[in-house]
Amino acid sequence: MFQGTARAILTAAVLCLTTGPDAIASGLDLRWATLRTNMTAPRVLPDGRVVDPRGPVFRPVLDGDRLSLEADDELQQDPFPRPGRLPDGGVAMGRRNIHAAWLTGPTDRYRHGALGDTIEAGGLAVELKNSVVLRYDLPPDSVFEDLTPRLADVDGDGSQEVVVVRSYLAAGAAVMVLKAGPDGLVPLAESAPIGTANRWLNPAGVADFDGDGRPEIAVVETPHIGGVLRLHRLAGNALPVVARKPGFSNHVLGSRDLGLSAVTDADGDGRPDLVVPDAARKALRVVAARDGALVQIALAPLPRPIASNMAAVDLDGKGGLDVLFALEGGTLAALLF
Ligand SMILES: [Ca+2]
Ligand SMILES: [Ca+2]
Ligand SMILES: [Ca+2]
Ligand SMILES: [Ca+2]
Repeated sequence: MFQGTARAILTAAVLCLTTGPDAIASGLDLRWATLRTNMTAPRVLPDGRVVDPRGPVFRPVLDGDRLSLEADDELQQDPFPRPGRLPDGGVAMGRRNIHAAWLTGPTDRYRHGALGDTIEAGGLAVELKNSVVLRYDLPPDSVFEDLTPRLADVDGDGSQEVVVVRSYLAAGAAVMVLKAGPDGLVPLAESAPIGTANRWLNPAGVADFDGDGRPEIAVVETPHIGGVLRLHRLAGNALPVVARKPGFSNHVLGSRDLGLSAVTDADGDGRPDLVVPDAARKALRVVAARDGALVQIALAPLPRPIASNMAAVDLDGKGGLDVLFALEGGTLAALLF
């Protein structure tokens, strides 16, 4: 719970780190573990594995407050080849109604180039549990300016929908939800676009952040030019903004890492919270939805900017999802909950 700044302490050991994270500025008693590596730019996978760009794969191990890496199996070259896939796009794997989802139809009709190249996706495909593949193609006015679709139960019916970023050539990005059903893969809801071409947004998580029983979609609007964290909630076929807070960034312009955010119950109150970098990506802001507003419940300054995706995994075995990521320069850091 929020206890004011006095209880903010740094308890974790700092292993082989010359410039450890500063003491935590506010709110929760945040615990850290860090590990300096000899990797220049380690990648962090959603399951917490750490990939050296030179090839080796590691599994993070936490022993007390000591973070270390153990060798793990090498990655398969492309475990999910799918025809027509966006070349640099990923495959989202589901465990409910949808087995897999991926972006299709590479196109250069939107020349924004925020995600590593000017090739975006014109379509989306999902493979259902029964192996049926459904497809949805956008009209020429827009693209999916995204790399890997997200699977989440947005309407609360127990089955998963697909959450993607749709960008209009003339009006910029919107968040879009599609549903797989008897009529195929069809749009369920969409937010208003930002309103200006070449303005993008990056989803940060889907969960019932405010505990009202309905899921919210968190996004950072314009993460490169002063990002605003927004919560959207389904209302019919619309996705209105129900809360917003400025001062965030979960993407580096030109990077293919879109996962610089995590969802975990940081304060242990049973409701999921968001961990999102600040606008300079030199601190992590822990944010909860309370009384209809987004509230910062902790701030975790970083010695260097965050430089990788975040993984939300329970490293310390205490039940809460810990947040693992890399800093510029190759240091790994884990924020423990
Ligand atoms: Ca659903
Ligand atoms: Ca909710
Ligand atoms: Ca919480
Ligand atoms: Ca934990």
